[in-house]
Amino acid sequence: SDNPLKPFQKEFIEFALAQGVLKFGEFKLKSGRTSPYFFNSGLFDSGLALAKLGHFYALAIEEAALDYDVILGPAYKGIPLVCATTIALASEFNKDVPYVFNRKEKKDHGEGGLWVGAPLKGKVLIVDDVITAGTAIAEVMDLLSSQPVEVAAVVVAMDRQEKATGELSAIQEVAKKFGIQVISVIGLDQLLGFIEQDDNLKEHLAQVQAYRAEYGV
Ligand code: OMP
Repeated sequence: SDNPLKPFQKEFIEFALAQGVLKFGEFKLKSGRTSPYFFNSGLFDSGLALAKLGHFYALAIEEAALDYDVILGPAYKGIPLVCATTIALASEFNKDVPYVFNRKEKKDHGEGGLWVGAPLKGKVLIVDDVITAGTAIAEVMDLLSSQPVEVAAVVVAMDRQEKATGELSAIQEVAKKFGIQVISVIGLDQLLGFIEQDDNLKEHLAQVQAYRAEYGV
């Protein structure tokens, strides 16, 4: 493959498997597709797991050398992700990056408003868990459309590298529609590379390849 598995990506897949985050079987996705694998980021469910997860997001962000002012974690799953990521950027890379998240419900008392955390301005980096057909990201872009911001990029743990509706990948759709870059800790390419090398997972290889042939890019 032209996307070899980097050491930190191999380590991340081993971590996701150990946490039960990455599973093989039969899963119905939000898009309606039936997938032979699933990535459930909600199972990074302890302090140590979140600390390790933040480390991998921070590495992916640093490697991409992005230009951004603030990181946004869309509610709900993006909230622990943005906290873990900004803590790792501070502790490992000495970068004190502001973060912000949204409320799902608008408050009508107290400080009010939809946003919590640092001011939402400048170049925003969005942190999310998984991209499949791009629906979740499109919702965030919609929330941001009325804000004085520019979206620098989207970073996800897992890019499933699937088609959206037409022939473009979910990521290409996002890039085309909103003009933004999507980076990931791992993509389906890296997962397939890992499965090929792993004796315990080899039994799933044919199904994952067949899934990619149908929905992948
Ligand atoms: P899209 O909105 O289609 O891009 O799908 C991404 C969302 O689907 C994620 O934010 C999850 O809510 C969910 N999802 C996973 O968490 N893991 C997967 O492996 C696949 C999905 C999915 O349903 O596509």
